[in-house]
Amino acid sequence: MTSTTSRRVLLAKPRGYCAGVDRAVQTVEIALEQYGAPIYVRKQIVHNVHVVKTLEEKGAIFVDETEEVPEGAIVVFSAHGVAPSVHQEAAGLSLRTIDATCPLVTKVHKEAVRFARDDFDILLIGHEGHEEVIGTTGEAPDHIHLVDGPDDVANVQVRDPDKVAWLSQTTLSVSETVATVEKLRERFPNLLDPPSDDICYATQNRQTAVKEMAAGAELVIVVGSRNSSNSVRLVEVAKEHGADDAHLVDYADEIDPAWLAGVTTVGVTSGASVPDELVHGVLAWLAERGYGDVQEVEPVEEHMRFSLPKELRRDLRAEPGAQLPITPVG
Ligand code: 2E7
Ligand code: F3S
Repeated sequence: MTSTTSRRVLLAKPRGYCAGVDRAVQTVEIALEQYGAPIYVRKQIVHNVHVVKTLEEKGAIFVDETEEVPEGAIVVFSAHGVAPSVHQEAAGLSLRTIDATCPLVTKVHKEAVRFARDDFDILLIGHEGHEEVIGTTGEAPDHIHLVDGPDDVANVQVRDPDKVAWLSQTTLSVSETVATVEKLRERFPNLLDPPSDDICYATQNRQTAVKEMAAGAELVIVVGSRNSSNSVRLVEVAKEHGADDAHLVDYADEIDPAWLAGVTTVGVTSGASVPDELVHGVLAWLAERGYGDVQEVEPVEEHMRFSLPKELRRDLRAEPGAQLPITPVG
């Protein structure tokens, strides 16, 4: 039996919204205010069921394909990015587009275009079927080969083993990606690195924080949705770095009280697409069960912000006396 007085929560920081998610969610909210409902959004704006549900209640309509959007309507492209063919399709349907692709994904797209222009085979490390991977691959489909983790390295076929570069999805496990690159370099010693890290600052910081927290926690609860790549990675990293048990939940009511058996310290964190109110719901649920002592673990500070998409900034600026809601620094 765990004594009530020793029960505590370690709360990871940074957690939750990254700058790209903040920008993408604000984009839909401001578009709804500026142009009125409905605003169409291609795919989930970010991979979080609560965010999608909340925006639907405000008048956003989520569609899977651009062709589902009525001619002339406004469509927002999600934070995960789209292939150039999606922009072309939207133009063909005379849609008004607002591109909420995270600037750090756009950076990877540009790297792909540059390596393809120099006729490199590009090994894109990422998860098959993920929207970000589909979008990046669409920039250079004839040059990009997907490498889905270290075990997939043996399957890679390239034209010239001396003219190969690697790129990655932004939300991968840092340690697994290092392992994949090491294996790729064994096969291709002249493998070129990306000009800068593709795994983004937010993914890296959330993994750093969960590692430090998991070392002192028997159970880790990660708030996030099943299809959220970066959230799923946080569960894996927690298990690899000391937590006996780790689970992903969308809401506090998904926590099984049996997980707490014999647990003194619970670690809590959330993925980059998760509003902090959902974490507060988990903290309240834990407090009701004697885990009311909350200590933050903050191994790294985060201050990144991005400006809104240019299409939206242009229209907001055109309004007399309009105030841009976030400082454009990105
Ligand atoms: C965009 C990008 O929406 P998410 O859960 O997405 P992932 O990629 O982790 O499934 O998190 C925010 C986000 C992360 N990466 C948005 Cl490219
Ligand atoms: Fe962008 Fe990284 Fe967030 S790629 S959307 S800053 S998780």
